Amino acid sequence: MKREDLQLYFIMGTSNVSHQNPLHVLERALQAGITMFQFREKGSHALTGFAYEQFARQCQKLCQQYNVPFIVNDDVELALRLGADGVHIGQDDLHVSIARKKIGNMILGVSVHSQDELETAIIHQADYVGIGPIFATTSKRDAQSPCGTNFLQQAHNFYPELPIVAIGGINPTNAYAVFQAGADGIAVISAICESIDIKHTVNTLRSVTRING
Ligand code: 3NM
Repeated sequence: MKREDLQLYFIMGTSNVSHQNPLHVLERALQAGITMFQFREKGSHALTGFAYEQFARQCQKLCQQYNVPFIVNDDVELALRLGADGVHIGQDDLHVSIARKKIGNMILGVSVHSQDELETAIIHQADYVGIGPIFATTSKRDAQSPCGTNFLQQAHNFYPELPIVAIGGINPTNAYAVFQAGADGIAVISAICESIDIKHTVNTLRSVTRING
């Protein structure tokens, strides 16, 4: 995985998009310059069965057209069936050591909230870690309380070689603080899904990246 791939990491499932076709949202985000995509189909109205897999394949195809890594949230079996570029797991999903065994060399991302979780992720060769929620978020029902940038900064200082993506309530106004704290990139749902001008939003978020790059 290239560290720069984390710069603007877009996460989406059908429940994150209300009045538009999610595939159109993804395509606009890809055209505008997102650098990584995570398929995260969650929530009470989430697609299941054939529709779930078909939607995942459609997202993957778009990502391939734009040469952007396609990462699957949680579902290792789906990632393996599709030949995804990687998998992202949280602390409530399967253990990082098992995930690494199952997916071989695919990209492995792990959400961490403490020094212990961070070290476990590193020991089992996570390619990157996600740290959040930095700010308050409405996109994850079971999210922990916002943690600010302290842990992110600490993780970056302890492990400068470890690629880190920050997540949770990040938008064009607060993204700068996150990069300043040491993140390689930002992962966003609502900043893009709720944008009325995706191209402009993506450009603005990318310009914050460039200031720091
Ligand atoms: N994971 P938004 S916060 C998917 O803290 C997710 O691990 C989080 O969405 C974590 O950009 C989050 O809309 C939601 O705040 C991020």
